[in-house]
Amino acid sequence: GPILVFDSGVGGLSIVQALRDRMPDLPLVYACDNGAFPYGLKSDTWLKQRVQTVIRALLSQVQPCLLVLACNTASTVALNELRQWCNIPVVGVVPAIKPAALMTRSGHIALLATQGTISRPYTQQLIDEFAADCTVLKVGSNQLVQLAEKHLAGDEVADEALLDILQPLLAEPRLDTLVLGCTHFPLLQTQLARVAEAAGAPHWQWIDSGAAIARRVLHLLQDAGHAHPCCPDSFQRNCWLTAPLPADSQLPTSLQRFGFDQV
Ligand code: DGN
Repeated sequence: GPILVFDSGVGGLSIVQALRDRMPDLPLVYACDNGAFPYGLKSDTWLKQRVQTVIRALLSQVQPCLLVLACNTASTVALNELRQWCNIPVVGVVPAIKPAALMTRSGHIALLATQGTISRPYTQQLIDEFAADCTVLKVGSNQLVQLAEKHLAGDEVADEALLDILQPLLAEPRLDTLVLGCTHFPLLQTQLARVAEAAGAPHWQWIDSGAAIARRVLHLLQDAGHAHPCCPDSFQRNCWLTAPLPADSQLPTSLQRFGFDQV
């Protein structure tokens, strides 16, 4: 079966892009939980249940060989349980705290993620384990998720809106490394970096989890091998599912071009 990449919305497409960069021919199915989007403000208990329900349905529909949970908000709450019952390998996407701690020179890092990811014990464990020597400024923004969705739908995102979101980071002059801890955010990285640069922070290093996830998936596939993609053409209410992505597809600029079907 194909690789199943899942997120609440279009954010996981940043992970799809990283996978494609490394493995252009990989059979992929992208699914997002349009019905419950956004995940960022949902309670832990609710999210665990929801992810379980949706992933169970997707597994029987898509029959993937591997699942990428391309959502930090869901991974930081549901990953451990998911791995207990799921009978295929699960690659979770969590904030890239470890590489950031290795790259920073000033020792001042920022984590930009959803409110949910920011407040999770899982995220604090990552910080304690890998960035104990660093000062980590945690900034939660659910608005940035909405703006990334808007961007991918083809709408313009105002620089001022991004500047507002970056304001608490710009207020910390020692900051040199920024972790994009939500899969939606790399979709706006070019514009974010331009806004940050204009506001006096041209030196920030921007880090996301995409490349590391692609490495991990490649590693897992090298052992397993994988067969032909299936071609699901419908899915349960509340979910969007793409047809298997053609090998040459680039990150889309609009959902229409991407060929989503709502059922
Ligand atoms: N893309 C999700 C993440 O990486 O956390 C969050 C999207 C959302 O539902 N808020």
